[in-house]
Amino acid sequence: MIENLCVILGDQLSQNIASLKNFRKEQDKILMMEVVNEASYVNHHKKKLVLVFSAMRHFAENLKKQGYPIIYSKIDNSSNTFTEELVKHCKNIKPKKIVIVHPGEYRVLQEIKKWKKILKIPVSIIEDNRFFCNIDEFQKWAGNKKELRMETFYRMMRKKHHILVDDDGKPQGGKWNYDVKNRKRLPKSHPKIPQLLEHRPDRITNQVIIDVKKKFSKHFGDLEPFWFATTNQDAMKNLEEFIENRLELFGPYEDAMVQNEKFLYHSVLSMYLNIGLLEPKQVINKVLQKKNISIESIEGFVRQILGWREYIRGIYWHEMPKYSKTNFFNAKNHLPEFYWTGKTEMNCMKNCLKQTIQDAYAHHIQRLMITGNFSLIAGIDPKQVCDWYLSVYADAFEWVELPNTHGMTLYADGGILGTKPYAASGNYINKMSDYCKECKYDVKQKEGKDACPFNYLYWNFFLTNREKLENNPRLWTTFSNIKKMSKERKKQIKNDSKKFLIQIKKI
Ligand code: FAD
Ligand code: DLZ
Ligand code: SF4
Repeated sequence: MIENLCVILGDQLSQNIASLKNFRKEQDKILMMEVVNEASYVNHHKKKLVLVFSAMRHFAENLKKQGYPIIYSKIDNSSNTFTEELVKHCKNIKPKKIVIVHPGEYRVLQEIKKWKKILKIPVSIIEDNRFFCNIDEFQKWAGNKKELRMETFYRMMRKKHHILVDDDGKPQGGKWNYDVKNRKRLPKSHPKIPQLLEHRPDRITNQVIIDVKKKFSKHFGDLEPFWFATTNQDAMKNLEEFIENRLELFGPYEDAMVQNEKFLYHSVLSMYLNIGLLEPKQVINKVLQKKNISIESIEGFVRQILGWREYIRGIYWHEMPKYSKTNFFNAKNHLPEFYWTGKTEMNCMKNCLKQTIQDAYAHHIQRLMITGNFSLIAGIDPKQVCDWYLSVYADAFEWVELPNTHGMTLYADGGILGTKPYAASGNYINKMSDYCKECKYDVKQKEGKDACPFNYLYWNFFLTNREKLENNPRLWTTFSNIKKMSKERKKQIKNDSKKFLIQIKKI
């Protein structure tokens, strides 16, 4: 008789996962399940499906080699949901108890909470120890605070974990945050950027590619060429390559965007971190060991993982389930079809969408200030935008996608996460990228059919949402400009925006 059935989910692929800590090979068993519902509850990118299934199969094979008894359900022979598949196996092996690490998504937690009643055995949900900050600790930190700001949380984490702080608790280098130094455009004369480490699919990955082609051919994105790491060892090589070749310039060019340069100096590690092939503590330790890197880059990178990533997760569990339902601006427009096809004449959008289709990747500023900014100022329904982001990126899991999209990008939470909406006109995009020079639209023109759509949509957004935003002190300059605007100009902005929004509905 099996004592504990230890269920490991597709984003829990860490050898250190808490559910394996007290595992006894003689009397316990592991269950891993590829199931249709997880693969299709949104239109996941095909590369993301291959990543998750291949990493799961590699992880299982590795556990088997270490002598762990394991049941593995492959997608071509499995049920629709975790519950159906679990019930099937429990009938056979009759475990006394289910053990599972707290899942990453609220949706899955709700499913797991029903297992006790369905299976009539205890279900132990144990804490996910891979994060720096657990859910209860964040709740305590949030307490009755009026504002939950990332910067305050991040400083607390730096001090608590003694990361980049001196013995007296002061930040190394004298400052907590070097963000202002990290906003450079990539100069034209910049030397060649090191190439990202790509991996050739092995036997397991090739089989998964066949399975995904067979079952999910209608899903979003290009399946091949597939180049992601699918094991801890390969993901580790990507981390090492990043630290060696990219980290030094990560900080200064964090916000830059360049046509046909998909990765620049970004780490491209989120997809490995989010499924457990890499662990945040391991990544930060390795980065801190590297000598002779400027504090701007080290701090900039540490802030993303110790600050943003942990804070975003805390906000998700603090605010769910009500978080996903809010719509502060009452935005109702449909997501334009070109988000799925990439067929638009806005060159910035086309570039970001094209690389999303090809590689299931875009870096933060492309997501926030191009595709995200557009959906904000075009008044697109938050639910449709969130579903899109959850589908198209290899690193997309709701706990991290939702606060970034719904909160940071769309301000649909009314300011829980951000202090103001990240709306920007073409001027910002032109400053930070080289997209505009090859665009059909003219970034310098403010109105009329040739004007950059970001220019009038930007003002249209503030005119439409004036009542909700004009008392925000961070938007004082924006609204003082609006006060100076002539009636004719406002009318023109409204007309140009209306025409454009009608036209994109038809494409
Ligand atoms: P780098 O720029 O190299 O940053 C290093 C690491 O820091 C990342 O790997 C990531 O783990 C972490 N990180 C950086 N910024 C954030 C952030 N804002 N929130 C959480 N972690 C962060 N990230 C996801 O992991 N999954 C998502 O589904 C996701 N959806 C997003 C949706 C929108 C609209 C926006 C604006 C951002 C989203 N992000 C998401 C955050 C961020 O864009 C990605 O983490 C980052 O682009 C991943 O690329 P990278 O590994 O090269 O990151
Ligand atoms: C993303 C994903 C996909 C596509 N498929 C599976 C799967 O078949 N089996 C599985 O265990 N996990 C999968 N995942 C990851 C889960 O959706 C993930 O565990 C939840 O998002 C909970 O965080
Ligand atoms: Fe994008 Fe406007 Fe520049 Fe074209 S002109 S690339 S639409 S910002």
